[in-house]
Parts: sequence; C-alpha cells; structure tokens
Amino acid sequence: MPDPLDSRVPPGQRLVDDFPVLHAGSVMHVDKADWKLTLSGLVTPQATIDFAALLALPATDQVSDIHCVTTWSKLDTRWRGVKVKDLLEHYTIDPQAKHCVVHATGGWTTNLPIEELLLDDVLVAYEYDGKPITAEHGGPVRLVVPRLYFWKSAKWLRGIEFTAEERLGYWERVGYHRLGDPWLEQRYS
Ligand SMILES: Nc1nc2c(c(=O)[nH]1)N[C@H]1C(S)=C(S)[C@@H](COP(=O)(O)O)O[C@H]1N2
Ligand SMILES: [Mo]
Repeated sequence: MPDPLDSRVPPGQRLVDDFPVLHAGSVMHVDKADWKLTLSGLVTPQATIDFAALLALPATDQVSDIHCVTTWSKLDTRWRGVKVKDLLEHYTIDPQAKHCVVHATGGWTTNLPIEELLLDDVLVAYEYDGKPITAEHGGPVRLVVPRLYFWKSAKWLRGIEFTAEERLGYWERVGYHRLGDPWLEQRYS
C-alpha cells in the first residue's frame, strides 16, 4: 500500500515531528513595539507598517507543510498572519518590478519572483501554533512561503524591496537555487 503521506513529501525529504531551529548567525531579538516592515523599491507609496498596523489587517489562519533544503520536512504547521497579497492590496507595484529582495533584521536576505510572493499561501506571520512566534523561529514576524524550500521564509522579517532585476540573497549567492521549488528538487543552482 502506498503511504498517502508520501504524496506530501517532496523527493529527498524526510519527516520530522520536532521543529528544528536553523539560521545563519545568531537569534535576533526584536521587540514587537520596535518591529517595522518597510516596503521599498518599485512600489508606491513606499511605506513602513508597524506591528499594530499589521494586526489591524485581515488575518488568515493557515496550515502548511514546510520543507527545509537540509532534507527535513514538517507537515501541518499552523500559522496566523496576513497574506502578502492582502497586505499589498493598498499599494501599487510598478509593472517593471519582477522580483523582490526580502530583508531580515541583521542583514540576511533572500530573493523571490513577485509572482511567488503573491501566491495565496504566502504569509507575513506572527503566530505559530496559536502562540506568538518565538525569537528562535523568527518572531515577532516572519515570512512563510510554503511552496518553496523553507530558507525563503525569512525570519525576523523587516523589509520587502521590489526590483526589476533579480538580486540574489544570502544563500542564493553562495549557490543555492534562485527559486528553490522542493517538488523539482531545486536545491542548488
Ligand atoms: N533571517 C533569516 N531567516 C531565515 C534563515 C536565516 O538564516 N536568517 N534561514 C532559513 C532557513 S535555511 C530555514 S530552514 C528556516 C528555518 O526556520 P526555523 O528555524 O523556524 O525552523 O528559516 C529560514 N529563514
Ligand atoms: Mo533551511
């Protein structure tokens, strides 16, 4: 009998029950009161959104599977946050913008095509499993991009910069795949 879970586990991945903590450098400690998301580059108006403003936006509860390039996958992770798509509703992205650079506190970055950023399940998340996201897991606010390897899900999110050209992020510059689709096993470029 084929295991029905297999269809949810991308090639080369194995399931874990715990929630590993993984990042370059040290854990960033960002106070909710100081947290801000800056929208910059080819977007109007340029803006900063603080934590209260984020909480005031329509929230989404979502259950997603996540897949780290180091081969662990975790099924049914529960997040609450604001869809990027909803957050950007009151902003205009310049038609020349095709990519974005996602900025994290501490200088870490990752890159995404805008069409991936705007998928329905991409969240600016502030709760994990019914509780505020811990600092270890990127709180107070992280990005969650379930359809790509989990390194695209920037912890300690602080900015989204819209660009015409693709600008590679921290891991992408050292050889990780520019897109990182786990179903196509796009680990390295
Ligand atoms: N700011 C930041 N975000 C990051 C990373 C990082 O090094 N810095 N690592 C990524 C990687 S490789 C993974 S697998 C996930 C891990 O998230 P977790 O620690 O909550 O499991 O965060 C991603 N987001
Ligand atoms: Mo990862």
